Amino acid sequence: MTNVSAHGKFRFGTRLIVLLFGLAILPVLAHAETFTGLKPASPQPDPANLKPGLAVTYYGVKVDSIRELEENMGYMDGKPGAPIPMLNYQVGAGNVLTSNSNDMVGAIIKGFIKMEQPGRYVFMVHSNDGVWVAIGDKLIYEDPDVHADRFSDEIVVEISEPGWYPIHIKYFEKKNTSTLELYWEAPGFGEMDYVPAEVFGHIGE
Ligand SMILES: [Ca+2]
Repeated sequence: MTNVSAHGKFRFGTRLIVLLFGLAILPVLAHAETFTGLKPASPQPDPANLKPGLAVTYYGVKVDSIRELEENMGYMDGKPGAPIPMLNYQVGAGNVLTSNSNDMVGAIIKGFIKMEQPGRYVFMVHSNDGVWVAIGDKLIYEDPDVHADRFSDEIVVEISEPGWYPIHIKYFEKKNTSTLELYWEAPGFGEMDYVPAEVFGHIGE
């Protein structure tokens, strides 16, 4: 009897360990989602026509979500702003991106990002307030509501075709502090760092 009891106890303990291990690994698997199927710009932009940085259109709106920003865009005209050289803005209460306002700003940011080698790119987004990011016509991240500075998880992107990819970001800052940063770990670029200005471009006048 003693042996049977000990055996049963052992099996229960083993099952518990397997269950706990399973629960512990689930979030790891969730983090490992890899985005594929991003579409390079077609046709590829002629480098002779590309200006540095990303184009931006500003909207003077007080909104609580990206969806509300989109609703506002349906009946108001935005104003083009100075191009955004790179996404490295953590400006506290200062002006939002390249706008002249420190609050109530919506921004639609468009251009191209050069991923010049095939392979694995890991992005991270740091935002305050809401943000929506698509690369190669694929939504890779959104954190669409009002929030304090907050990092995304690692966003893994795999591409097989090197070149320029369209990048499209919707962003808003409601009040107080604002942040919009884009980091990557990319083939040939070493450790996680800001996506450098040299890989951004837009078609400008
Ligand atoms: Ca804010």
